[in-house]
Amino acid sequence: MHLWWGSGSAPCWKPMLVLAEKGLWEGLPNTKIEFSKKEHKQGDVLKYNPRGQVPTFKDGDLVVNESGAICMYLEEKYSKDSNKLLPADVNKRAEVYQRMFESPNLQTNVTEKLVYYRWMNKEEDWDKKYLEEHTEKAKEELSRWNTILGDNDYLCGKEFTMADVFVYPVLAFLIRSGAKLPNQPALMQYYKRGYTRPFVQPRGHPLERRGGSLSLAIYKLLKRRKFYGNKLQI
Ligand SMILES: N[C@@H](CCC(=O)N[C@@H](CS)C(=O)NCC(=O)O)C(=O)O
Repeated sequence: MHLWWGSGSAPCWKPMLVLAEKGLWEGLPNTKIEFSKKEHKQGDVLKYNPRGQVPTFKDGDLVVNESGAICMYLEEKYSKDSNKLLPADVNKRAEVYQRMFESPNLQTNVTEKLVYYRWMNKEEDWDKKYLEEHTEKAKEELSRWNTILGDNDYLCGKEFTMADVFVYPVLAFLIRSGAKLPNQPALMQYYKRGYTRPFVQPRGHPLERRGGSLSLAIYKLLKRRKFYGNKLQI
């Protein structure tokens, strides 16, 4: 197996989480690509993934690139009874599917509208009305997930499942981008609970460290845009 990944990429975190949950991440052949050097638009990444994106993944002759597809492949091929991320019970599994396929709402309603917007536009060009409107919508989206979590440890109950694999990286990315979640305590607790997972733990808190996959690149980008930590009103 080989995984090509980039720092600061929530999609890359998904297969990394699955690999770690299955005890396969440590020692796994992998290549960290540098976005700034456009390494994803050349070499092996482009060879195996014509979109020139990461994650890019290979297992023997098999190539799978879409992050969710990699996760499902790993689940089917490498699960043991002790580390399954999809419940055996079909109704319980449907609940996990529901959250997995619902998760892109967080990306489109929060990350894209608020974080990417600030990356793409200079501060003097920010549209106040747009930001106010989308900040409200983003809060609604986050509140939905806060309610879904309720008193549960993880999205679908006591166990960490594939639903968490799909959602946790997006949430960690948002928090790293400055979201404080003052009105979503369950979500913030959930984020902190994630520190105990095998992929997150050895790397330290995603929020505090200054290196690693969800950290340095975003931190630098946000610093450059001078809004890190205080302008994201969610
Ligand atoms: N749908 C893809 C998205 C992957 C993706 O957007 N990767 C980003 C890094 S977060 C990337 O490689 N962007 C470079 C580009 O699109 O040129 C997945 O989930 O695997």
